[in-house]
Amino acid sequence: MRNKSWMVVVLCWVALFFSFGVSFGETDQEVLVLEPEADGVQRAFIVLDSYVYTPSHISIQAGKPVEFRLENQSFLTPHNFIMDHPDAGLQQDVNVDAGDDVTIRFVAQVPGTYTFYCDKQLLFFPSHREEGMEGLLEVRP
Ligand SMILES: [Cu+2]
Repeated sequence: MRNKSWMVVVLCWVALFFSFGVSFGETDQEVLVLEPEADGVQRAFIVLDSYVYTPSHISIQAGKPVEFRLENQSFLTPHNFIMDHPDAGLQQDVNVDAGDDVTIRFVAQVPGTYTFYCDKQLLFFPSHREEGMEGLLEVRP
């Protein structure tokens, strides 16, 4: 009897660990790896919704032009796309109203991993970034 309850405790911990692992796995989006197209431009289509960018993890090559088409698929909520890494040539602050799409163009100069995020906030509610609306831009050498 004593052995059995010990087993139950272990199994519960295993189950708990496993369920956490699975839920983390589901929220981690795959990396979208961009390569230059025939005209040399690296392009991505990014959906902005409450409160996520899809894809939220994008890999690009340094020194080559990038074009992101940002589409806000929210019904009412405005979103934006902010990158604040001027030393790397990554400085964007673009508003995308509900239902709108906006195209941004830039060239990343310095390899590394950079964040982008939405800082919209309604009244006293948490900002969209605090709700998880951020992503990673990986710049390959
Ligand atoms: Cu937002």
